[in-house]
Formats: sequence, structure tokens, C-alpha cells
Amino acid sequence: MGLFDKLKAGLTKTRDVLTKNLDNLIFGKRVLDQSLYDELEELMISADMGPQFTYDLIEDVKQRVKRKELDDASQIKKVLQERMIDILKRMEKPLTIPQGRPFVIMAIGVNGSGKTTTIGKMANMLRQGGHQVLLVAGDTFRAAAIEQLEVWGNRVGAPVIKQKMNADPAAVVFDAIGRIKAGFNGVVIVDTAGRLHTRTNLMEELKKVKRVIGKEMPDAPHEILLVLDATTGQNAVMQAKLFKEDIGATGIVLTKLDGTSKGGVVVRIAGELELPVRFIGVGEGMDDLRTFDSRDFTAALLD
Ligand SMILES: Nc1nc2c(ncn2[C@@H]2O[C@H](COP(=O)(O)OP(=O)(O)O)[C@@H](O)[C@H]2O)c(=O)[nH]1
Ligand SMILES: [Mg+2]
Repeated sequence: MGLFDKLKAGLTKTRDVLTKNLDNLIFGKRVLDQSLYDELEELMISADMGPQFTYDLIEDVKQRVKRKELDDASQIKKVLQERMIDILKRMEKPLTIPQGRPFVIMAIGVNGSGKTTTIGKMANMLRQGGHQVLLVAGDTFRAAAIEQLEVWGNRVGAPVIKQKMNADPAAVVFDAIGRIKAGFNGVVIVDTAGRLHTRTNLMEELKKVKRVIGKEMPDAPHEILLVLDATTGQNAVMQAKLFKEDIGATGIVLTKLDGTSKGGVVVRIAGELELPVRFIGVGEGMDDLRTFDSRDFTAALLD
């Protein structure tokens, strides 16, 4: 299977909801009337596209009808496609990682969003691209989290810096930066905890980790990657705002797009946040991470 077909397969659930319902809605209906607009609105909302995008889309369709540019319900899909690409294009900024010089990535996000898995997949991608990779077990809150990272490290050929459970994550990170100072020239990916006793504690811990990295290496972390679970829909948008404000996330990974019909949430994130989508996750396997391409993504959902 080619890359595009795999992406399409990964997005099946959202695609089914969107395309099937859209086709049903449009089928046989030549008139563009209020009842069709109402059904269209419902459909967009159920795919988690968000109220703003939905409103703008319907206004656009109405305007085009008025200007007689559009006279057939079947053309709605094309308008949707154009508007999706338009908004998603802004999010399309792949992470450029230099060769032969240290690059520090800090992964953040709530528990279960897919941080550790995404780190494993990224490490795999980077190794295949010829990078050296060092993984840092900064989620010291659970022993299983450290082991999980080690499993990935073994699988993709990346050493793991770790300490015991409950160690100070800042100390683990300090060790890792020590490796850079000793000459390590590759990509350092820091895993972090997603749940502490309170939200304030979590944010303080993440800020401390960031501070320690920056103190040891002034231009680092080079990327603060916020990992969001697409299946949580609207919640993911709220988390994104929080982590962007509190920690200064610089990019997003949207995971579990294969497990949800809420893939439209990426449109919503694009409308509400100025943050690039660096990668999308479409499965649990090593190769199930993709760079985000607005045209491919839209085509995989609608074509
Ligand atoms: N289907 C699917 N599952 C994923 C994806 N990314 C992560 N997961 C699963 O989500 C669960 C939580 O992931 P994990 O990396 O442990 O989350 P963390 O707590 O943020 O580190 C695991 O069972 C992963 O296999 C994805 O893109 N698709
Ligand atoms: Mg984890």
C-alpha cells in the first residue's frame, strides 16, 4: 500500500462520517435551501469542525449561490475542500531538524495522549533519516513509563537516559544535556509526565524541565511538541490553549486519528490556535507517524 492509501485507511472513521453523510445529504438534492444548510451544519458539527468553520462554510456557500457561482448541491464538497485546505495550510510547517548538531525536543501533553508512543515513532523516523537519537525518560511518575520508553529505544536503536522512578525529571534532563556537552550531536527527545496531583504541579514541573534545558543550553529546547489525542475532540483544543499559554508549546502532534470520527478537530485547532501541526499519528505502529500535509489530509478525507 502506498503512503497516501495508508493515510486514507488511517483516516477511515472520519472519512466515513464526513463523506457518506455528505453524499447522502447531497444525493438527489438539486436545490440549495435552508433545510440543506441546517443538515450541513449538523454534519460539520458532528465531525468536530467547530462552529466558526461551519458558519463560515455555510456563509460562503450562500454567497456563492447568490452570485450564481453555485447552483447544485453536489458542488458543496468542492467548497468544503477548498476551505479546509485554506485553513489547514497555515498549520503545515514540518519540523526541520539539522544534521550534525544537537537539537532538543521536549514532548508534553496529558496522560494517555500518546507522548511516549509518538516519541518512539519520531525516533524511528529520525534514525531512518540518519540522525543519532537520545531518549530521555522525564516521566518519572510511573515506572511503566520508563520501561515503555526503553522498549521503544531498543526497537529503534536509541539509547535512553533514565533514573529511578520518582526521581526529579530536571535531574534526568540535566544528565541528558551533559551528553550533549560531552559531544553528542544528534536529536535529544525528552518524555515528560502528563499527570501529577494537580494541574499546577504538572505545569510547574514542565516549566522547571524547560528552564533546566535552557540554562544548560541557551537556545534549547528547540521544539516543545504538544501531543494531543484527536479522539478527545473539543477537549484537545482546550488543552492546546492551556499548554501553549503555560509552557509555550511550539508545535502539535495530533494522535489517534485512526481511532476517531472526530478528525475534523484539526480544522478547529487551526481556527483557534496559531500552532503548526508537525505530525499526525494514524496507528500504534512504528511507521504510523506522518508529517502533516494539508492537501493530502483533505484529499484523504474527501476524495
Ligand atoms: N490507535 C492509535 N493509538 C495510539 C496512537 N498514538 C498512541 N496510541 C496509543 O495510546 C495509548 C497511550 O499512549 P502513550 O504513548 O502511552 O501516551 P502518554 O501517556 O502520553 O505517553 C497507547 O496504548 C498507545 O499505543 C495513534 O496514533 N493511534
Ligand atoms: Mg508516556
